[in-house]
Amino acid sequence: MTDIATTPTIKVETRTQRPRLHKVILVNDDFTPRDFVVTVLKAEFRMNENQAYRVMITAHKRGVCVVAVFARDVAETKATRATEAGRRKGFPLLFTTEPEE
Ligand code: TYC
Repeated sequence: MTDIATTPTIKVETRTQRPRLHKVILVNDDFTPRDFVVTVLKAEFRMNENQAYRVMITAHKRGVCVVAVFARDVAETKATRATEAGRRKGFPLLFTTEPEE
């Protein structure tokens, strides 16, 4: 019988997961004026008039519209700030966030 000395080899693989991006979602309501929604989108999400109008009208027609995607903390901060801009004027304007698949 031949003795074969084997050294166990352990292979450690490290996979770094990229943090998931989060969507900011604009939710339609019946009270916030269209112009005000456009103004908030331009101010908070650095959109031009055309981009902001398209997002607003999509939410108006379909109920919701994805505004943009960001790292989680950025998405949450922007959604909160944009929602508060509506609250300050007494509007129920709502921006939410959700992780991308
Ligand atoms: N539906 C609103 C109106 O007719 C406009 C509006 C659009 C409000 C999108 C919110 O997320 C919204 N005045």
